[in-house]
Amino acid sequence: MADDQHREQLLKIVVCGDGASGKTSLCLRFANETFDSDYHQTLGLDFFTRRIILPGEVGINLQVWDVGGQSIASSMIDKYVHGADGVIVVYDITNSASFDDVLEWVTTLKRLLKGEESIPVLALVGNKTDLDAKRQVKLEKHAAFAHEHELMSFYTSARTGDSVSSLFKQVAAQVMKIVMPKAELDKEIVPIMAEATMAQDVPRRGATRIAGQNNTTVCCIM
Ligand SMILES: Nc1nc2c(ncn2[C@@H]2O[C@H](COP(=O)(O)OP(=O)(O)O)[C@@H](O)[C@H]2O)c(=O)[nH]1
Ligand SMILES: [Mg+2]
Repeated sequence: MADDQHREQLLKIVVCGDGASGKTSLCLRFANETFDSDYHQTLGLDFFTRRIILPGEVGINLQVWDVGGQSIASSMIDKYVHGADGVIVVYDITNSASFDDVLEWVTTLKRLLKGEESIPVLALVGNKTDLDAKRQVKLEKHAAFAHEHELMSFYTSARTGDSVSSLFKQVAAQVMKIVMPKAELDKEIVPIMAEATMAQDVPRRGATRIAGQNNTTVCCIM
């Protein structure tokens, strides 16, 4: 028991990127297994936690900070990323402008993180893969950008849940320098569904405890 407690880690993961790219949806999918097709702009910061287990029975409490899209221009962004173990930059594959802004996000992040004691793991996420028919950002562009800026690279759909927990687990594993076996990643592949969730499943913003999910909390800091 004492040994288990000793091994439990708290990691801070910051999710940023343009407004409407799907940051909040990824957090809600990861923390609560829910999806809301309506758009509610995140003002300030939302905050989620979920406990995950990595290979080797390593328990991790992931504290996920969902940064409002407007925050790149905010004086708070340096405080949000301070002490982060991982930073995820999200864009919408159906919106090339959101990919163009990834450069600004990554440049800003690298400048802010220069003074940090340890540089967090950085990840690039192309979200909304369920809308592949409307894709505007080529796979090659994404791959080249991730390679050039030394970012981990992912594709997700918050709507179907595809690769969402795999994203957070792989970022956490990279922070912890734990190798994720392929079998572990394959578990995360979720078949595409027409309707992912019902509206009443979606928690309202604000300090909320989700019934029946003891390992998850959601709160909002304005
Ligand atoms: N089809 C589809 N829609 C998504 C996905 N992720 C988010 N959305 C929708 O995109 C809009 C913006 O999502 P949101 O998470 O609020 O974006 P944020 O501003 O980056 O936090 C909402 O209408 C979501 O329902 C996805 O993976 N697929
Ligand atoms: Mg949001």
